[in-house]
Amino acid sequence: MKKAIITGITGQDGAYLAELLLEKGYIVYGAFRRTASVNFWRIEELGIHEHSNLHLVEYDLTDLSSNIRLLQQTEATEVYNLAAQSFVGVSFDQPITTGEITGMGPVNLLEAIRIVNPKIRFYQASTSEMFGKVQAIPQKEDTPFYPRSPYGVAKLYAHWMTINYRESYDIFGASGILFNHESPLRGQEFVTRKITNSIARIKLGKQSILELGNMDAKRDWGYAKDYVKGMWRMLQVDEPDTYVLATNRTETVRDFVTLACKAAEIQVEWQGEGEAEKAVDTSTGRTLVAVNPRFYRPAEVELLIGDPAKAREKLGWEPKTTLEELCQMMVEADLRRNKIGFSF
Ligand code: NDP
Ligand code: GDR
Repeated sequence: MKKAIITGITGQDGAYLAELLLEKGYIVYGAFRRTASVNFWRIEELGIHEHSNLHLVEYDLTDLSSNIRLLQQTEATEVYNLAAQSFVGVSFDQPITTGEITGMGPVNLLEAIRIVNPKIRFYQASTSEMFGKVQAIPQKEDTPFYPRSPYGVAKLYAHWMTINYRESYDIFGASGILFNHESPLRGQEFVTRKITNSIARIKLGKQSILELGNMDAKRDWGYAKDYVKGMWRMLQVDEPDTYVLATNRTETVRDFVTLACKAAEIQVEWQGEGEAEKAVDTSTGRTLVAVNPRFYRPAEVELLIGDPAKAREKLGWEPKTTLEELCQMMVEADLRRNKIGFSF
């Protein structure tokens, strides 16, 4: 049986990737860091937390010795590095922690691979945030990078270190440049889940208004469950490489709000501009969504749209879920949870 390590098992992608690898018959070591109140709600929601082939291992990405022990004790042959300080907004307030975890963390793992077993196949969770102030539309593997946040800069360092270990030590280091991918398991600080959860709560009378930042930002949003399949495929091919995973469709934050309202059967009309912009419920005249500049970022990534042609050709990977289906799924999950008082 194949053995794989997933760092970041408590996160969105960690849960879906664990589910996929268990379905494929892997023994999965889910690595999580020690916190005062560890939360396994995502793997619980998927019903895999008690799977006999899932082993949860305590560990920290920023501690080299912890990474070495993780590889020695598990004898895994595939490592998926999904652990990161992954919230762009927070990275402006915590640039050093973000650099240590998101930038240097993967180097600890690469060093551990070099020391323990250079044959281990390594996946690095790279990001469209590395394109930042975009230099071409759509963005693909050879588009020049221009990160716009401490998070994006840290991820770019880790991306190049993955390539450097590939070229210097012949380590199988694959880098997946993934565009935004969402799901009902998305953290509530990210804009899509913030929107679907708030719209569900507004629908149920539990919240009066949703406040957002930059409504004009455009993102290429896909479904996380589709994207973890691409991660796995990147480690099954003969040679390590870099791949973009994206849908090739881009929409504004405003469009996502409209879709979420539609999914909750609320009809809204947009009024005003800039900081005065708002979405009004056409049946009651109430303002449901407004702008709060508190959520603006010091530097913004205005437009992302990816070209996944290389992944389609070399990996046979394609996104299967439309944005409408994804948004509907997220709103329905949040309606269900809020009806029973679920708050993760
Ligand atoms: P999440 O924020 O949901 O999960 C991040 C995970 O990293 C959590 O399990 C977190 O643990 C863990 N982690 C953070 N710091 C450490 C540490 N020091 N040691 C060990 N574990 C740590 O992210 P996603 O699942 O959305 O994303 C997975 C990866 O893919 C991330 O690296 C992200 O940056 C990247 N990515 C995500 C995209 C997306 O749209 N979702 C797009 C492109 C890249 P804890 O629960 O304790 O906080
Ligand atoms: P992003 O995701 O920064 O693209 O990073 P996020 O959902 O946080 O922001 C998307 C866009 O929405 C705008 N926005 C808001 N964002 C948040 N979080 N909250 C708000 O209230 C709000 N209002 C407007 C943002 O300014 C931004 O333009 C995600 C993360 O998963 C990264 O780890 C990953 O690498 C990238 O996607 C690809």
